[in-house]
Amino acid sequence: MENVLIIGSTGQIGSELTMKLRGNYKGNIVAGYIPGAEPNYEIKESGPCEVVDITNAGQIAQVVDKYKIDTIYNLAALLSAVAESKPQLAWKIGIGGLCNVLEISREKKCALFTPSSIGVFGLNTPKDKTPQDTICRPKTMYGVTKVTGELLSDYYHTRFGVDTRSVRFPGLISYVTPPGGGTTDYAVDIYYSAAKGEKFVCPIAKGTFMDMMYMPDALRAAIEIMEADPTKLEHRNSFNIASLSFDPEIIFNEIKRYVPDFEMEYCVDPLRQSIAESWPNSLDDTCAREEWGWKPEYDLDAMTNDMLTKLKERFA
Ligand code: AKB
Repeated sequence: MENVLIIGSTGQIGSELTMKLRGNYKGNIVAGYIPGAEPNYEIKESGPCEVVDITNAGQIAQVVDKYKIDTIYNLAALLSAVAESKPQLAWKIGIGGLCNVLEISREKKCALFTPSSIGVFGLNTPKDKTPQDTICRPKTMYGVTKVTGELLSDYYHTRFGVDTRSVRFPGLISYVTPPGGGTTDYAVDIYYSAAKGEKFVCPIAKGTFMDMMYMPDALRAAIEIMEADPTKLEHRNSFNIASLSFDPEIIFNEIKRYVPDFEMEYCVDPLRQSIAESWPNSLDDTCAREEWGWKPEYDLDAMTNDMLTKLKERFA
């Protein structure tokens, strides 16, 4: 990995991944963004930035040529809840966009990372310790695009030898850029409320478990999978990775250890709740551990401590 293009560099993952790659690698780390979602000062000042719309193949190809890109991070997507209100746009970005980057990667010999999600699973998937290779019959448009993306990415690898790789991200928790329109967003919002001294209104019901991960672990996963020895990879698109699994009560009680007067009430959002109930409680990530050495570093306590410290500093 030398010259890298991040498509969707101003989103929740992209904004932090861009800075981490710029810290780790010497080549051109190009932040691709769309008008209306401009990069922040830090991203703008620390390296090249280019308008790259995932739905515009010509624009992507030009930037790949200009910077001699060898690796593409394709982070453009609508998250699960918002994709339900705009299913056609979710398909256009998720699959139309993916077809563009797959073809460009084939023509220009780029490696390609496209994140998948716990959203690939559905109601008939085993809920606990969900295996790597199992039933993927999602009920959401987000899940449909992610399963299709996994299949297309594996097809381009076996048929054309494109170096496609991916992980199934759980809900990602970060104090830097908030997510927008996801089902797991509550696990970020709860920290913002606690740090601001506000009561939290939880849209997900008590007892609903989902996989979650702190952003530093997620960024390491996105980089380590692309650095992994290809001869060791039996799977590619896409690896289960796991770190934390909790329900709203567990995270609330954890935060209360640091903010004793923190309060929470429930006002369940039917859409997000039905999506959450169709997803697993916890994934089995044995294949990722065995094939490329995946291992999370943050537990719930370490994440909570870091999140609250950073957010309180910001709001002070
Ligand atoms: C979402 O909630 O839509 C995402 C995801 C788990 O893929 N955070």
